[in-house]
Amino acid sequence: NEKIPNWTAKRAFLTPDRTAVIFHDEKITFRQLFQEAKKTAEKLFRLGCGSGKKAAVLLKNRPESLYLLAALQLCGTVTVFLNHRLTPGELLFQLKDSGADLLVADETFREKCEAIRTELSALNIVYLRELDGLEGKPDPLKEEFALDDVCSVMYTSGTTGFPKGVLQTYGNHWWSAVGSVINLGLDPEDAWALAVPLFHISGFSIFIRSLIYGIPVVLYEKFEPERINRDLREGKISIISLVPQMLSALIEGLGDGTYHERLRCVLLGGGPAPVRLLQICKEKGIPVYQTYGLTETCSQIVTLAPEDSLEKIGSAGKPLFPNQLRIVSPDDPETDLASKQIGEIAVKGPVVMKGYYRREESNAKSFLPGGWFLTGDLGYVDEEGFLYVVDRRADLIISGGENIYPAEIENVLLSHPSVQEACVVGVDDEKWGQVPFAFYVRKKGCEVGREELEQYCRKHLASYKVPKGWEEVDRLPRNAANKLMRRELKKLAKELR
Ligand code: S0N
Ligand code: AMP
Ligand code: MG
Ligand code: MG
Ligand code: MG
Repeated sequence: NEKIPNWTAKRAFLTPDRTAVIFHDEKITFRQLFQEAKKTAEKLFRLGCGSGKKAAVLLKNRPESLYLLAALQLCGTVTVFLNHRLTPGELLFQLKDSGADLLVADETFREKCEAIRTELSALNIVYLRELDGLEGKPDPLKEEFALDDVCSVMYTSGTTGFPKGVLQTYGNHWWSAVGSVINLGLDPEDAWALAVPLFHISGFSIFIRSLIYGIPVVLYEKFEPERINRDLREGKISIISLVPQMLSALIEGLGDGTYHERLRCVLLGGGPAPVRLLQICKEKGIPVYQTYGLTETCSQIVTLAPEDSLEKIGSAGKPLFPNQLRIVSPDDPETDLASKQIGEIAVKGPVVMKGYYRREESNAKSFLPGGWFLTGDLGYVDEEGFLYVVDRRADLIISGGENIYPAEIENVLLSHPSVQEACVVGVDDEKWGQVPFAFYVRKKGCEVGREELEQYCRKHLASYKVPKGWEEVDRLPRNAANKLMRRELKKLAKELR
């Protein structure tokens, strides 16, 4: 279990005066970042943080959140990232499953947190602002990271509808940052825009790269297309990570204009990109690099290279230097497929997670001998080894970069007293890429309409998961083996929309 120096401390030692964070008109140096993180770490020690502890976080994209994340690493405490769009019920599941010792939250989420407190009174919940008033406890800071130790946990939903905690190690993050920079290169003048959520690996990985590379994060509290477009036009940003929905919105707001030449990379991932969008960017001279990555691979594992970004439109590229890729037969994962043949994407490398937290069955199913991770996504490689992702993992719906599994929604619908059966499928959507569409069968003698079901879903599910289309049916189509024919319903949903 090899060790490397604490990133925040090392960076503050190497280049203390470089800018670490740009937030509106505020500039924070790496020295300040380290000092703030150290102060915060001492408050966290007072709250019982230390090695072997886990702290869940419910944060906004703000500088204080970055101090906290660096502070947790200085305490040797594992960070459990929570998606703030989730409902208290959804968050409770992840808090219990992860066994978090503490929840640190932005006060914006007070209502959610107080609902959680009622249900889980044993959990210590503190608001970021309350940390200011605490007296610090100067325990020794974690000066080294062991590469095999878990740094962070991020939840990803699955086919059963119950999210799984992805164990991301310090080594995973380190190799992810290294693989990225071998491909994209590093300019001392780089500045990476962080407009995706910090609680996703798309966002957190930008902070880690900033520490390792010594470049600033240009931080956005939320997705503000006008502000981001202005900064892109004025040359404040050299790299930006986006999901396709965000890029579309930016391009729409850009009109006939174009971006500053300082922008050298739009890293586009999180879901399939419409070829039309890629074409438009090519015509406008916007340097889009498609990437394929998962929470389980700590962000990018396959990314287009600078020289291919225009020629290989639609491809996610080749596996980054530390990583490998295979296309295997979905029926027999030990068998490799030839180029141009569509199969399951399997990946290997030091960026692949340690495993799902306490999910032996999923771990056994997801890993092949030799450490190959089965992504569940379908794709093919061309003769030169460029990956084309053709379909997402089983049933997964990706709406604006947020993952939704039909089972999560179906479980909620089935818990409604008037619903006999339910089936949710993804349908294409101009704005979000895909959105959920629900079919349901009423229980005999029960009355229930779509408004009531929609309300019910809103109560139990993050709003991006609430179906955007509804259809009541007499029965769900099943084959002779009584298996639900999702494909039929997918077709029907498409016609109904
Ligand atoms: C697209 C975003 C920005 C939309 O959010 P916005 O505009 O801020 O909405 P709000 O004002 O908060 O809410 C308005 C209403 O819209 C609903 N809503 C919000 N988001 C969605 C959504 N995604 N789908 C459907 N509806 C949505 C709200 O609920 C609200 O509705 P009402 O009024 O009914 O309550 C936002 O969704 C966003 O930030 N998306 C991106 C998330 C993301 O980053 N996903 C990537 C996850 N995957 C990974 O991290 C692995 C890949 C990866 O690492 C990567 C990805 C991209 C680029 C690079 C990398 C890399 O490898 O480095
Ligand atoms: P997440 O669970 O949020 O990490 O999402 C990872 C999933 O996003 C992958 O398993 C894919 O289904 C999808 N995805 C990521 N990148 C791409 C891409 N370039 N093209 C198509 N789908 C992608
Ligand atoms: Mg996932
Ligand atoms: Mg918003
Ligand atoms: Mg996701």
